Amino acid sequence: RSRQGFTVFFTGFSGSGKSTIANALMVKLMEMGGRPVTLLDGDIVRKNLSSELGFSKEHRDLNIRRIGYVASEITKNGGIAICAPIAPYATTRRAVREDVESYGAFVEVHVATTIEECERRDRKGLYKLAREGKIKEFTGISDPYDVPENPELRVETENVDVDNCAHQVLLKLEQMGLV
Ligand code: GGZ
Repeated sequence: RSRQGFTVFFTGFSGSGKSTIANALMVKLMEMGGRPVTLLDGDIVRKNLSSELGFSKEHRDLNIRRIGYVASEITKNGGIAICAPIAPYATTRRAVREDVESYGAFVEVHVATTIEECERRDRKGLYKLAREGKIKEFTGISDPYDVPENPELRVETENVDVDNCAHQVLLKLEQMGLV
């Protein structure tokens, strides 16, 4: 029991809070000890693993399949992978789920902060650039996002703080018998 590897896969808009929740979850899981925890954050992966890729559907899919491959290897070896890309396409998320589930559990967490709230915050100024047409194919503005239909968990950061969201994920992992 509780030796099985697993992957927590966050999906949501830019600025939805994925990275912050993923980091808080990583800290909690590390404090619990036991299995090694690997964070595959969107921008870290883009810098190190997918630096040649842009944001076309084809490139996003490649990016997510790479993340999925690494997560499935970590899961196979009994570790915990935490992924936090936008991952806008349901079919690609499904493919990653299948890759991971051949070795362990896949826990999809939809960070459901609305596009209006993400744009209102605009922490990095990217939404403004997207509105001005200076960034093309921007998710939620000029590019699609398939809302997850059956995620293991849905959280949002408009009315709930990050630590609470990370706690909800941890409770879900407990319910699933993973921690
Ligand atoms: C969406 C973009 C784009 C476009 C640059 N669309 O807030 P950020 O800055 O740090 O997170 C976003 C990140 C998205 O990369 P992912 O690897 O998570 O995307 S995907 O899963 O679709 O492959 C944003 C920045 O890159 N960014 N251009 N056009 N986000």
